[in-house]
Amino acid sequence: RLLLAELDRALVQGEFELFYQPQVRLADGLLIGAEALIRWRHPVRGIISPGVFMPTVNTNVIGEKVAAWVLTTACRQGGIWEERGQKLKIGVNLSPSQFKTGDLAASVMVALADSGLSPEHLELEVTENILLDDDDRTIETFQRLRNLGVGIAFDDFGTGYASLSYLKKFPLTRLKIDQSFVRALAPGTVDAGIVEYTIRLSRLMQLDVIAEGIETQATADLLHAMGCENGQGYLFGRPLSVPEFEHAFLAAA
Ligand code: G
Ligand code: G
Ligand code: NA
Ligand code: MN
Repeated sequence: RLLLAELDRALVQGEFELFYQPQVRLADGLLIGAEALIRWRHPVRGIISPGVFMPTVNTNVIGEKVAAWVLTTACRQGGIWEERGQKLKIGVNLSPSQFKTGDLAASVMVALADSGLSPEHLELEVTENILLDDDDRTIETFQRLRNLGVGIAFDDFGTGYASLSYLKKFPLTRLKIDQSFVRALAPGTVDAGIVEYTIRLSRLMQLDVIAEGIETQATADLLHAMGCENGQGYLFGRPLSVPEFEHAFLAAA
């Protein structure tokens, strides 16, 4: 209860902040996108990571407001970068509540119009567990988003409860290979088999593929050799505040 009251205050006082983690093309390291990741800049406790407060946020009414704030804020930031000539896809994690209440496609349209961000530069990240609550409404919502030109990435692929049939059912644009398969990647391991399989599946279904949690050059090289186009992870950059991200990745030549 204490945390909930604090979270309400945090939202009102503007203590939430989006950090951005770079996503690159493995062939040449070109920056292709940035995933928005929420942080709580607490006046006393400093930066608090989402694992600490998002479970509470997502199971309370404040969840809808935070989710709306994330969408609006990420689109605005993306719009600013796009105006400066950056061709970045902004990845936004969706919360479960965004499917249960309201009209997600309409909210996205408003956020795009308000920010000037091109639909092609927005990619919504959904986890398998969000898709589990599937109904025709979710599929229809995805279709409307796709019709706008917005991308939909299947986050943490392979770690949830959804079956492969979800790949056929939902109109996705990208698979995100979960970090748990990437961390200890080495030739001949089960992880390597899972990763190769995911890459083949993505080709077959004409989906983009990105591997998360890349921490070493050896892992990046192996993934590239396996045919994985894109990567994300500490090797390329940690999630950074906007000024840090701009300094590290968008500084004028
Ligand atoms: O950034 P970090 O690795 O600490 O994030 C931990 C978890 O919090 C991840 O699973 C991530 O998907 C989730 N998360 C981070 N930012 C957001 C957000 O803006 N919205 C939602 N719904 N989840 C987020
Ligand atoms: O659930 P989701 O995939 O959205 O979570 C992404 C989270 O993973 C981010 O919070 C980010 O901090 C974390 N992360 C991103 N890259 C790496 C990495 O290379 N290594 C580790 N250990 N964590 C990472
Ligand atoms: Na994500
Ligand atoms: Mn993920």
